[in-house]
Amino acid sequence: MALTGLEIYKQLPKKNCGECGTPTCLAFAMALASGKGSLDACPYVTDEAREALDSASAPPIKAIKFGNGSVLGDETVLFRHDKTFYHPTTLLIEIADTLSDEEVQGKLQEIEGLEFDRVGLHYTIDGVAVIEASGSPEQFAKVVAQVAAGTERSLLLLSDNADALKAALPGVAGRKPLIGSATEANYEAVVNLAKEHNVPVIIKADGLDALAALVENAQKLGYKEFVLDPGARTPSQTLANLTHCRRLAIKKKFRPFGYPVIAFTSKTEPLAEITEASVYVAKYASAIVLKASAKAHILPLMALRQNLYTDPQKPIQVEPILHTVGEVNENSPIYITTNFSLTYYSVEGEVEASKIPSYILPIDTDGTSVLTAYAAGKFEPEKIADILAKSGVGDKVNHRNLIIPGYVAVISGKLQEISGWKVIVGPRESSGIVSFTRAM
Ligand code: B12
Repeated sequence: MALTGLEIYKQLPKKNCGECGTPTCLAFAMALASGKGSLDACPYVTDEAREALDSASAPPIKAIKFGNGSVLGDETVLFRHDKTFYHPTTLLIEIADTLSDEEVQGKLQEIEGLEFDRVGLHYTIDGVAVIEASGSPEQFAKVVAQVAAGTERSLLLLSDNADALKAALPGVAGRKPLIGSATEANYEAVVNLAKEHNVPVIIKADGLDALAALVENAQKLGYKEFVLDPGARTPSQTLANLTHCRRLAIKKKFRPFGYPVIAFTSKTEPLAEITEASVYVAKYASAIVLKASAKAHILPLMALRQNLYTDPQKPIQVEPILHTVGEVNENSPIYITTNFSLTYYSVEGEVEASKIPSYILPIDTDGTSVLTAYAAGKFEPEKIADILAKSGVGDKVNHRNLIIPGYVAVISGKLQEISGWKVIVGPRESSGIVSFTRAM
């Protein structure tokens, strides 16, 4: 919870010197409360006040950055509809250091191939987790180096043996990997190693009480770049831990849990594993380490993640301009739809499949579906006629035929009357477009 101006004011020196650029300490406190100033502007604030204000105004879950643009945490709500979720769960695929060189290479190739386009966005797997299972620091360092050479993606170096981490980290520290795990037995060595190389570190304990105590001890080493692992490896206990951590961090501002949490899947059968990972994407893992790496298994998980991490108030949209599919000509048909990405790309895919070069004109409906837009008065004949005229498509074709979605057949008469174009009512579902064009 953010501090009020008065709470901040209590911590200020109350000299009203104006050296911060604001005439009074109260005005300065109000500016800080509204996020419009920095405490650094006050030359007289005491260290104790700074400490109190810093920790009270810290976000409920710290943002932890690592690797190639991966950001964990920095979430502010329990439920997406309360505001939005900000940083999509980082997905990492594991590679054990017991694999042969060829197996590591094969796995890397598979991981590099995990690229998808969905509703106009391109997305890939975020990172690779190298797991030390060999018991040999040298072997771990060798496989870490091989993986680092074979991928640009973010890296997680995972071993409970501080010596293995010490052997592997220096060679890849420039990639800013996440390392782990600091446990009760090794946390001083592992946290100090992370601190020395300025990389974030996983703090792992068995259960929430032990985790809170270990985080507090680890913080005393003067480092706070932490990711939490509450230790459970069964879906139900992991879900319970993830939910408790998020609730305690956000609702109670319990500082030891003010860090992102990582989850590890326990299932080995790919579909069961993806189902398990889906639960953790929904609640509340900031990162997940997975075994599955086949496209067919990863795609549904990524689609779920994309849906959950889309701001509900800003649906993914396409530019509401005249789009072309294929080499259009003066006979090309014109499809009218909305600028909601899900709607637009459903239509575009089918228009492409019809193999007839076509125009598609998405109307700006604030990114809503056909019927949602119609019900909200955002897909009205007057508006469509106006956008159609302004699009200039009339100059590009030698016909005056428009195809509209079957769900809004009801607007066809009025649209025809206002626009002067012949309005053809298309099928309700985009899947009907190919057979519809064949029958035209
Ligand atoms: Co709503 N909503 N909604 N809604 N919503 C529904 C659309 C529905 C049908 C629910 C119902 O009552 N049964 C009603 C509309 C009733 C009607 O007019 N017949 C409805 C209503 C009433 C509303 C509200 C007005 C409710 C209210 O506040 N009173 C508000 C309006 C919000 C506003 O902007 N003011 C509302 C709000 C919402 C939210 C929660 C915001 C979301 C909106 C998400 C979004 O659009 N970005 C919402 C949803 C999700 C839905 C829901 C469940 C799904 C819509 C959807 O995403 N469909 C529907 C119910 C349902 O349809 N099951 C209700 C998927 C997309 C891809 O479908 O755009 O229709 P689509 O596209 C398909 C076809 O139309 C076709 O291809 C696509 C795939 O087949 N197609 C074609 C598309 N373009 C073209 C073009 C051509 C040429 C052709 C041939 C085909």
